[in-house]
Amino acid sequence: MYAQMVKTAGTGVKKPKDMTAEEKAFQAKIDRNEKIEPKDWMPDDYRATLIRQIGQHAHSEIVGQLPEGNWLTRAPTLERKAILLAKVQDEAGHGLYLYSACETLGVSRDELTEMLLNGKMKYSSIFNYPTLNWADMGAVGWLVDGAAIMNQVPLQRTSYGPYSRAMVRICKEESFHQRQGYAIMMKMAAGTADQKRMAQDALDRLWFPSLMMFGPSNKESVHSEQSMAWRIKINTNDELRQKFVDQTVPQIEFLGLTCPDKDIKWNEEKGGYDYTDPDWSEFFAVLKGNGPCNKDRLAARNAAWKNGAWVRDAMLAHARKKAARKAVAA
Ligand code: FAQ
Repeated sequence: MYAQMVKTAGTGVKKPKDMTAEEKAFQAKIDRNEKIEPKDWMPDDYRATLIRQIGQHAHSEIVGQLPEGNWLTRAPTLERKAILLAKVQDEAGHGLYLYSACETLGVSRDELTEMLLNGKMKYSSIFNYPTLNWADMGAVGWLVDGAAIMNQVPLQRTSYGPYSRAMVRICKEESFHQRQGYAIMMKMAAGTADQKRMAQDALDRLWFPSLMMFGPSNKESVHSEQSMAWRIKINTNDELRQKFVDQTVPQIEFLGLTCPDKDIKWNEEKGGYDYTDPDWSEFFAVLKGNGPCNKDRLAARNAAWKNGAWVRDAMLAHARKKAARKAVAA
């Protein structure tokens, strides 16, 4: 599962002297901060990198519904249930905008779905971890959506027009998700001793997996250099991880909880926290399909696809009938 269908890494960034005239003009457009639109000429690897990244991003939104969907029937109040339901539905919407953005690059949603279901395409590592108690709904919103926003706000300025425009709406909705998560954490952390213990437990389990969401360290990141030259990515993985840590540690303190990283320490000189990296061997094991929930997540998506076949068939039959009626009328 680690190696994927689109291989764009390892060739290094082309120097201007090695570029064709078309490639030079394309790079100049990126450097002027102009958007690339679907019908514009683009290098094959630019297209392939976008399909890989946007496709993975879309799959993450879809698979990402599962850990929270698990708690919809067990939300403690009607209000919490309504909020969680709205959030999970938003994630489905994000998946759909992103599949649409990806389709503008010449790949169909069916092809993308097939590659998710047969394990050829990835989705974010974080969704291979279980959600074990209600406080996890707080920690997912606060940390997972918080990390997602940190990564996605700069992506509003990504070079590919349809991706950047999808990000604008997605970021607005992710802000609501992050706040509802933090609101749950505030309630739990200020509640009974048991509730506070649940909040700490959720933070302890999700802290390092949340740091993994930003991808491997810069020296292990195979795509960053080229993706940044093309402004597909605006920041390195480590830059965003650092910003996330700097934003989140004061929030942990405000909650009265303890950061699971015992060595976390403010570094005056760098103006940020020194923190412990996640266990990268665990990260790569999750990417290879060996995380705690990889098999369950793929099984759930495959079952949904199989059980939804009759809906797709019915919609296609309806569309065929409608087209036939229209043809007769014409
Ligand atoms: N999980 O060279 P790099 C959300 C892979 S937000 C799995 O650094 P790149 C909201 C990477 O694909 C989550 N795989 O790669 C939500 C590559 O493998 P490949 C989704 C990962 O692309 C909240 C290899 O490692 N957000 O879902 C991960 O330059 C709550 C080498 O890595 C996005 O997708 C990972 N964490 O940088 C929904 C944001 N990290 O493809 C529901 C857009 C790396 O060669 C509930 N994506 N890999 O086989 C990005 O910004 C980038 O793709 C990165 C990775 C930063 C994730």
